[in-house]
Parts: sequence; structure tokens; C-alpha cells
Amino acid sequence: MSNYYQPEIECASVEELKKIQSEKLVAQVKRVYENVKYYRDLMDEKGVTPDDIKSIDDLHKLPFLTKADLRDAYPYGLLGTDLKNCVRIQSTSGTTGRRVVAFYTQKDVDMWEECCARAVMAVGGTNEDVCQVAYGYGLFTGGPGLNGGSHKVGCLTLPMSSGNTERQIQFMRDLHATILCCTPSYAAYIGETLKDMGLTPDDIDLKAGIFGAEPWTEAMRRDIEKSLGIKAYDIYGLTETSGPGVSFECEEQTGMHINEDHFLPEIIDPETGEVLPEGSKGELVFTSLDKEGFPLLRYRTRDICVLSRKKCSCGRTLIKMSKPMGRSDDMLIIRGVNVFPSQIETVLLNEGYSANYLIEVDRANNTDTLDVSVELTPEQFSDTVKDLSAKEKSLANAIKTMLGINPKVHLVAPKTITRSEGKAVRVVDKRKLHD
Ligand code: DLL
Repeated sequence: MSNYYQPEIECASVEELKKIQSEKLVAQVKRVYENVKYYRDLMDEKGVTPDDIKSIDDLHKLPFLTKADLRDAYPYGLLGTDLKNCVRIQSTSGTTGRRVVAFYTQKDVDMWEECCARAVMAVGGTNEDVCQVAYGYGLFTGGPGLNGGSHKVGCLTLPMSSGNTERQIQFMRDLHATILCCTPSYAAYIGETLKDMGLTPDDIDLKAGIFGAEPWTEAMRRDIEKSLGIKAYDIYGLTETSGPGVSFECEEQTGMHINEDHFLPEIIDPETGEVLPEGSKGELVFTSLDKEGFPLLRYRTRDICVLSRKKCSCGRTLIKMSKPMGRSDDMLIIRGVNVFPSQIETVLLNEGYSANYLIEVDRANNTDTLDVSVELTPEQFSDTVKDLSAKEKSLANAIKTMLGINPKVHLVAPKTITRSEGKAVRVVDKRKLHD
């Protein structure tokens, strides 16, 4: 049986949800038009006024916001209220040179924490649980978001932040943590460390994990579930809209329910900006329906995914999004071929290798090179040494079958690839350094 934090919303009929969304949208567009000159100018340029927006059916009339707008308007240009009404910022340094600074009023913080509380309850959390939050705390939204959600549910919250892995395991054991929140790559590392310490899942009390902030595959889910003896659930979000909890997985584990009473989703064609029908694969766009501090309308996330209203066995009616299938700006173009790092990860895991790998792209003699270093487990290492090059060749072939291009594969000794305590860095594109 599923637990809900706000059943009246999470299980509302689609008609009710759409009514709530329309009412909020009309009010939000008025507020943004009045308070945010940057967006008012964009609307004026497009010839749209708040009076043109009567329901969510008019959403497509509004202009998009992009990362470039966030840069242009940095730091205060998209503030939706007086700075004196704001109580917090969160920020991301980003890997591609973007720095987002988002502002929150107290109401925004409460709403965000409620979204995270829905996620905690969806994995079975109650006030009897002990929730270990091992996402980073500070400017990153992961720690503060899940911390707030865990409090709202009434779990005993362990605000560990990331890092110091053996201490994490010690607290986990001594205080009987039942729910773990961190990035999937850190969860995998914690699982590995547990084993290195001579412990098994029977030595801990964890039952569920809430993992997100970076792409991860189904194969990685299975590995983490096994190494920690838990059910692993996905959670999605971004600093621009609030942080974690924009969407969350339920017991069905088949995609994430979007908190669409707060974040109105659309899927668009990333090339043309055209809105695509439900079920199409495209770029996810969010409109914050009631944020006050940083109220972004039609914000283009760059995340590629699919939306679905298919009935969910958990009883929630909130629309679901698939796992992001990569970001339109994470895509590598190698020898003219579009490559998503997740495709390579899928091959590695399917071939029985670990998710400890590094993809390096470079250019030699005007040709792109693709090197994939993959770490062997101690067991694989001891019986691989003799036929290392045959194994490398066979893995290279499997990757070639998936991508259509030939990589150079390097199988490396255990523990030689740096572990991640936050978002993993798995791609190094050296070509950019030469530009
Ligand atoms: O990563 C917020 C977050 C914290 C989400 C903790 C979940 C858990 P940013 O640092 O702004 O915010 O990065 C947002 O990370 O646009 C996606 O590309 C990626 N991302 C977030 N969650 C997932 C996920 C946080 N579950 C960017 N799967 C987003 C795949 C994800 N990618």
C-alpha cells in the first residue's frame, strides 16, 4: 500500500489537477509580468499579454527561458519579488560553466520541502524511519531539499552531507538508518565500501534509497539494490525550479511522478520549439506555477525524456516522466556520431563490468578519438590478467555495435578510477581544451 503526503493532490483527478494548474498559471503570469522586467520584455516582444493566458491551453503562447537568459539576467534579473521577501539562495556551479543562483521565499522553501516529503513517503518513509541524507549540503540543493522533506515526514534525519564514507557506514549501523539519500554514484561507492569493510547488507537496516541528481541506468539500479539490500528509487529536479523533488519515483519504479501542481511540464522539439504530444520524446520544459522568488516560466531544461499519463498502480495520478535519456547539451559528437554517455554505460553494465569508468574524447590528426577506461573488480582482475587484450577487444566490439564507432578500451586495475561523493564526472572532452 502506498503512503501519500498530500493525497488530495497526489491522487486528484486529471480534471481537478488541470483546474488547479490553470488557476495558478493565470495568477503567476500576471505576477511575473508585473514584477519581472526581463520576462515582461520577452512577452512584449512576442506580443503576448497576461490577458491572453486564460488556462493551461494558452501556455504555448508564452516565450521560453533558456540557460542563456539566466546568464544574461544574473544575478537579480529574474527575481519575482522584493529581495527582502527572500530567505535563501541555492546555487549550482555547473559543469558547463553555468552558474545558477536561485532565490527562495519562505513559501518557496515550504513548497519545495513538501515536494521532497512526497518523495520520502513514496518510498515508504514514515516518522518511524531514520533518513540518512548523504547529498552535499550547502549551495547544492540535494542536501537541503531531502533534509527538509525528511523533517516534514517526521523521520529522524541524519544530516551527513557527502563524503567520509566509512563514517557514513558507521552512523548507518549505529543509528539504524532505513532510508539513504545521495547520488547513485555515491550509493554505489557506499555499497563497495561496505563490502571492503567486510560487511554485508545484513549488517545494515537500510530498506530504501532516494537517488538522483545525475543519470543512472537500470543496470546500475540493480547493482545498488543488491550491494545495499534495498529498493532504489529515482528522484529528479534542478536548481532553476527548486531542486530535488520536481519528480519522484513510487513503488512501481517505472518513471517519476511530476509534482505538476507546482511544476507544469511540456515536451518540445529541441530544434523547433514546437510542443509535442504526450508520449513523444523531446526536451522537458517547466513552468513554475507558484514560485515567488525565482518564478521561471517555460524554462528549457535541456533534459530529454518522455511524459506519460498511463495509470499507475500506486494510485497517484500525477503525470510521469521517464528517466532523462541524456541532456541535449551532454551529447558528444564523435566522428559525426551522436553519443550519449549513458549508452556506453549501458553496454558496460550489460557486459558485466562496473559503473566505474571514464570516457575520454580527444582529437589526433584531425580525427576524434574515443577512449573508455573501465575498472575491473578484484575478482575480474585476478582471472583477467592473462586474456586482458581479448576482453578489451570484445568490449570494444560491444560498444561499437551500440554506437557505430570504434573506441579504444582500457581495462584497469581495481580502485584506479576516482570515486565520486557527489555527481560523478565520467566524461572528459579534451577537444574543448584546444579550441
Ligand atoms: O541535481 C537537483 C537534485 C538533487 C536532483 C538531488 C535530485 C537529487 P542541479 O545541480 O541543478 O540540480 O542539476 C540539475 O541534473 O537538469 C538533470 O540533467 C540532472 N538530473 C537531476 N536529477 C536527475 C535524475 C540537481 N534523477 C540537472 N536523473 C538536471 C538524471 C538528473 N539526471
